[in-house]
Amino acid sequence: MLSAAQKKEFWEVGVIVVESAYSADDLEPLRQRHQQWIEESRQHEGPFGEMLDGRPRFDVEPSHCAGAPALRRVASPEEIADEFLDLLRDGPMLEAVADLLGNDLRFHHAKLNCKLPGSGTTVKWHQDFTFDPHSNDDCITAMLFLNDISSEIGPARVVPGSHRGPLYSLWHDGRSTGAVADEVAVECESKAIECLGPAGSLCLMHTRALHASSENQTSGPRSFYIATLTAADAIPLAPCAVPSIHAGRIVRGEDPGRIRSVAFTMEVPEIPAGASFFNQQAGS
Ligand SMILES: O=C(O)CCC(=O)C(=O)O
Repeated sequence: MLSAAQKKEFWEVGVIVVESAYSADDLEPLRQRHQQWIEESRQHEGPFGEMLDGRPRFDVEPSHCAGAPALRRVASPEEIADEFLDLLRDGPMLEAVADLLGNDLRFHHAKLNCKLPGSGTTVKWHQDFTFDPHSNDDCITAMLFLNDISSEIGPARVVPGSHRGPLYSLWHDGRSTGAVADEVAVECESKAIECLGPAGSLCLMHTRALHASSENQTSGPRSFYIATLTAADAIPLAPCAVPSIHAGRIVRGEDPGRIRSVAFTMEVPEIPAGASFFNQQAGS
């Protein structure tokens, strides 16, 4: 599915956007389900629902209320909605990731991240790999844009080439903040590129790439379906903060029955006490 130029760009930059990988028809059921969850969130004053480990599945901003819903994450949507499970059965996302990592792929976790208008939801600088270390780093975060992504809507911002650099600590003054140190973040700001594209585009990011995203300044929602997929011989080294009954499933190809490892050192990640890493990043 990917051209030789796209593959080269991915390994050089650490991120690519495959424009319009999914059609409007493909997106419609996902968007409808998302809208249904936003409406449902109006009936709740705080995080609600339940994941496998008992933590809330639906995470909301502290400002969330019936009149101004601020749903910011739905964890493991594939567990509760077939529309999302279908994305892990076949289709452009698996094809594109297979072009980069090889045909044998394992599912790690997925979530729907939303930034509703006026919600103020932001994501601080971090690398996904330090939340979800694996025996090797053939690991990709695939982000499917459920709506058009512009500079104003709070796009993913990525530091080019950072997937080939160091792993930065999420721990500061003895606490897991879910974000890199302030001085690292300042440097990221000066180097970042924005990942933009029409609805249906697929942003493929290496999980070692430094990334963040700022507030949605538009009057429409910004929604990403985000799935972490790995080479089948990359084995998780820590419990996942977004558990799923589908975790570890071979979603394409075959299980090689083999573990491949690369050398690195990092702190053990901390599972957030609340619904998601947004609480860690907010310092609560
Ligand atoms: O939603 C976003 O803008 C980025 C999400 C992200 O980095 C994450 O959930 O790890």
